[in-house]
Amino acid sequence: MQRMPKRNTCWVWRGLMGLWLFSTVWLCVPATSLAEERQFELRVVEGVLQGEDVVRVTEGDTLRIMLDSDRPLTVHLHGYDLEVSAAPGAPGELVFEAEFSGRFPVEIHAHGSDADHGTLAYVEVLPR
Ligand SMILES: [Cu+2]
Repeated sequence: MQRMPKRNTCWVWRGLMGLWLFSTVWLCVPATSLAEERQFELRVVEGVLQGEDVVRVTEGDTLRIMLDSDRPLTVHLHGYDLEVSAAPGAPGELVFEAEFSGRFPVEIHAHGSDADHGTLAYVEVLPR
């Protein structure tokens, strides 16, 4: 009668192959697929931002910034050169991909008032 060979080495081999496959797939996942959609609310009362003034994300993330204000205003995100307006009862929304890393000021471009000029917040985009 013929004896069956021991199969222990086969399980070791399969384990190694599984580990290799897992690590290869993991390393091949593009960095952008780890990007998240991040949502922030900038609430402005009488030209003053309420709450945290730094929006911090990682390069590749998609930002959704909601702007709510008790008076009409437009804000400008420098560097990305994007604008969004809001008015009482009509919040604004800005959606964009954080494709450049850096620290970018968000400035108020007021409607007819010199008092509202200035930096409202910063968007910080960390390199991935
Ligand atoms: Cu500006």
